[in-house]
Amino acid sequence: MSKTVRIIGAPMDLGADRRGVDMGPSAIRYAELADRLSDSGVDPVDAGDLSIPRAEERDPDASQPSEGTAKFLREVEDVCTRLSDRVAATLEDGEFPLVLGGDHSVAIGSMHGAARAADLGAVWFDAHADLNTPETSPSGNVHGMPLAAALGRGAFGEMPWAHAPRVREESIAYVGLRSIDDRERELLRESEMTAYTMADIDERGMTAVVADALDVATDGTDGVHVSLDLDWVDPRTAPGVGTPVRGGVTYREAHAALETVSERHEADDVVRSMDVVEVNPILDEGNETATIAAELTASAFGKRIL
Ligand code: HAR
Ligand code: MN
Ligand code: MN
Ligand code: MN
Repeated sequence: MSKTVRIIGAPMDLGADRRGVDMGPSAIRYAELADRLSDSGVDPVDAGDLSIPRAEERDPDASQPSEGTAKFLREVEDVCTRLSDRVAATLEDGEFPLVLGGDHSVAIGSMHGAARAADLGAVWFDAHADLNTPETSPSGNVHGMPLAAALGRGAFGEMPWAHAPRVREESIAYVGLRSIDDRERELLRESEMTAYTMADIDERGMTAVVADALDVATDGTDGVHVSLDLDWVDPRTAPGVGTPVRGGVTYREAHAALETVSERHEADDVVRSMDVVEVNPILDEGNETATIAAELTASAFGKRIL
């Protein structure tokens, strides 16, 4: 029997400044995600979208930074609490939760849900470190904070909805970093996380780096969360993202990375949950970024050339 992948749309745009990522789940579905997953040999079931409050419905004053500097933190809490429940229920039903963002703040909910019944590692494919806390964030945007939230750093330590129950920093590996705030750099250096930058990929090649990242995330854990932020890919290839950073991974490197994940998963059944985030159709060209998101997800679930 093939594995059932439950697609959960989380069209959240409250964690980022640029509007438009709320259309990400629709664009990725339009790019034939379900058919591509079926072709990869899994059974997709679409659970629809979580309802997300609209920024326009809010009292304008309330959009100002609150709780330190984390914009829309109460709304993010509401959405991520519901998402965590959905992810946990999906796993209890023996299915695989695939969360479509939305901005990267949705990963707070997916990791929280996936870490309820398992010690969870993570492989974080991203240009950014997403390690700010409300105290350190230069922007107040929660999409720059999801890993700090899951780890319960700073003010997140007092937020049980954010702090994932069973995630340790030594089980987290980044792949493809190239834009890190000064405070994040200090935090990263002091932390026990493993960070592979674009320079590591240049030197060692993508498949070797991802194999090491998977070793980090599987060592002493029960499973791995894969978080795929599309700004990880070079913006010439994937222009439809809110915070593009030049010098990203190529189309081929991106596929090699997700194929490496799927090969490890086929051998050891290690991947527990995944999110695909930050696709912004307003900034995209011909739905290209959403298409790449769907293709990479298919690679992660076993799509092969031969
Ligand atoms: N580090 C910056 C901040 O905290 C930028 C965050 C970036 N956006 C993302 N995250 N897409 O991966 O505001
Ligand atoms: Mn991110
Ligand atoms: Mn990013
Ligand atoms: Mn913790």
